[in-house]
Amino acid sequence: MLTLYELSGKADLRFSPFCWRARLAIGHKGLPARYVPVTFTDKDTIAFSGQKRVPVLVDGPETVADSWKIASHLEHAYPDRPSLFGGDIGRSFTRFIDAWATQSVFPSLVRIVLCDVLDHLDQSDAAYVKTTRERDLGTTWDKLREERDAFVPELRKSLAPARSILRQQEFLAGNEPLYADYSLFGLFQWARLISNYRLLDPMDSVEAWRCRMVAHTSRLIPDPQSVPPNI
Ligand SMILES: N[C@@H](CCC(=O)N[C@@H](CS)C(=O)NCC(=O)O)C(=O)O
Repeated sequence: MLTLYELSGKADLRFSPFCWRARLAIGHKGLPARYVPVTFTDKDTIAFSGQKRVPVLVDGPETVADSWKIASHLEHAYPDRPSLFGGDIGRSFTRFIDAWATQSVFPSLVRIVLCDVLDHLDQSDAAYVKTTRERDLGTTWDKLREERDAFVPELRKSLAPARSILRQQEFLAGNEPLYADYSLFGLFQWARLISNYRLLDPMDSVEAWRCRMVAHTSRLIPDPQSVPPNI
């Protein structure tokens, strides 16, 4: 039995983009897991991992922090289960997609939806997130909210590589989703769980993919905790 320590908000909402990547990787492998909630300010629960961020996976004697390392660990440790990458070459390309999603897509997504996250946190976590994110982003919460619309064109532009591929195939990995899809979708799952903001044009091929991924996710992880709102 695996244990995944993952971020939890008010009403135990599991919204973290990186934890969703790990959740989907575990679901794809079809492995039984225990999902342990950790709040932003509860660093004691994951102190054993020697760092302060989630997701953290415990698999027998192994402790793995970081969503990419977790996916790599699962692929290596469970080669007889469905592959996350489709081989070594696939792993390299997936790593590129993972870096692109995190470095080129996530920053504008953050500017659009992060301002809604405080509604999903208890008081101490909300204060912590507001202070640390205002510091990291070099802005104030009011400005984040005021300026959010201006980041929509940037977000949509950053998705151009996915848009063209998804006009030709159902998923980034081809006919079925693999970790490349989970990596990008984790970010959209975060966005939809914390915000009602409409990010994409309904006719966008990325939006059609996002809807397919929502359906795929609810089949993969039937846990009622992860049943998301209707957007
Ligand atoms: N590179 C890491 C990023 C993990 C990360 O930043 N996790 C956030 C939650 S989404 C976190 O634990 N934040 C704790 C904090 O801000 O103190 C991964 O891919 O897992």
